[in-house]
Amino acid sequence: MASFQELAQYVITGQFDQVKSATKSLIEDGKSPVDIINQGLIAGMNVVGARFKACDMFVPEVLMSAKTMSAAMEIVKPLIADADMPSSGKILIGTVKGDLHDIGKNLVAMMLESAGFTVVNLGIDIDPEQFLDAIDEHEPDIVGLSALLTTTMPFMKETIDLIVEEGLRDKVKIVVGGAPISQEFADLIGADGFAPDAAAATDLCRELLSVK
Ligand code: B1M
Repeated sequence: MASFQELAQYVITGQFDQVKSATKSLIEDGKSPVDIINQGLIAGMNVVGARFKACDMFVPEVLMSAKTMSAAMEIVKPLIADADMPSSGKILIGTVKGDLHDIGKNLVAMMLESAGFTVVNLGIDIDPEQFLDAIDEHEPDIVGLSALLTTTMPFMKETIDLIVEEGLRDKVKIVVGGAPISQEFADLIGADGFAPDAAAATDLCRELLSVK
């Protein structure tokens, strides 16, 4: 039987097969998918982040860790998305222009799905015009913007400005998040809210759409 600590360690060392088998073992053992994510996968990725910052890990290793985490998420995701709940609202989510980080954004999307929202996940490197086209196509209640780089934060403002220019601002709520984002920044660029993590993002979307 695998433990959360072992799972975290497999994420840190980027051991693809071991991450998948440990995830399956924890599921078979009856562990909650949310605990597997928080106590195993995110715990491991947090260590990766700290080591990357301290230059104890480098981009290829971080990428391996990110891939192992995504592989485990693919296993866990159907278990928490299959709640068979009526949709609480539609949320369009994407990582802004120039930004390729998607682990956190996908986690937010997954948590929102598990909370009963319909989620349209646009992916990474989404420019303001693509967000606009997707709003036209999907008519979401909320648009979620994710950015992990200080250099891509300005594209959140550009996206919001374009939504305002095109007269769509009163049709959607806008939520922003990602490691460098703060409530102050969200206020500055005219977002409706900021969430520091996936659980808070779910609460915020519930609050914005008055979902109990
Ligand atoms: Co990048 N990277 N990276 N990276 N990377 C960071 C972000 C960095 C902080 C690392 C560091 O230097 N300490 C740094 C940014 C510095 C800065 O801007 N101030 C950085 C850098 C510099 C870079 C490159 C420029 C490196 C290079 O090439 N020299 C490059 C940029 C590429 C690009 O985007 N154009 C780059 C590349 C990469 C990889 C490709 C190797 C990989 C990404 C793989 C992928 O995502 N598929 C990667 C990774 C993995 C990281 C770190 C280590 C981990 C990010 C992560 O996945 N965290 C990261 C360091 C760190 O954050 N500690 C780092 C786990 C994830 C669960 O957390 O994404 O924060 P997070 O998401 C959270 C919350 O932020 C929030 O909820 C999530 C879940 O709780 N949240 C939202 C996120 N989006 C939200 C949206 C919401 C609400 C909440 O509403 C819509």
